[in-house]
Amino acid sequence: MLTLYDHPRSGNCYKVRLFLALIGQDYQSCFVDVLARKNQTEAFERISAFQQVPALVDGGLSIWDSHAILLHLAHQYAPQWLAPPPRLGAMHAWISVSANEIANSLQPLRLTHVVGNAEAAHHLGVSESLLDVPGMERRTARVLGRMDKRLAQTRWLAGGDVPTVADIACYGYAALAEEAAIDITAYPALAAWRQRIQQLPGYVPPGS
Ligand SMILES: N[C@@H](CCC(=O)N[C@@H](CS)C(=O)NCC(=O)O)C(=O)O
Repeated sequence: MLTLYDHPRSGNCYKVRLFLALIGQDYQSCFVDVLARKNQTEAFERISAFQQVPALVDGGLSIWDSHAILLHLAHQYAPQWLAPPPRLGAMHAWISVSANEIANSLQPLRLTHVVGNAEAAHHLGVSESLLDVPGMERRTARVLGRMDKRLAQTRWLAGGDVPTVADIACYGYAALAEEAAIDITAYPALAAWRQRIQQLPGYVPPGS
């Protein structure tokens, strides 16, 4: 049985919960209260090197980082979610957008809205006076704009006729855009892509 170290409000954990649901893979969830800093233990560090959720234990393997977990699950259980070689580079590029551009814009911006600036600054490891919310807003508009442009040309981020783990990676926080006070109607192709993902068999919404 797979064990997912999980938090219900985490967009990174949601990516993994959603993918497990889409591929019909059973798992048990282990709640880690990161907001109450219950992750800062040596025992959890042995599972997750940065003491962060999500982390997945699959047999004797511990895998941490939402993107590494998505790739592991696809390779092990659902290879149809991996793009074939001509589009493999695009798939990895969009996973990288999730791990870099989204993780440095929409993810922290949403955190400021959900827990407030002081708590967000603590979690991000900066003093509150250095929390650059306008910068996060600018970077969020840029990455959502790029996604919208891409999705006006292709149904799925890596191209092709079927979604890949790159779509699930980027969807994790795109699904939560309203919690960061983003007006999604400004990004019509991205809004339509969100609806396509919501129609996939097995789909579960954030928080489920
Ligand atoms: N690169 C990681 C980032 C994971 C991450 O930021 N996890 C947050 C919750 S969304 C966390 O565990 N924060 C608690 C902490 O850093 O102490 C991923 O994509 O999974």
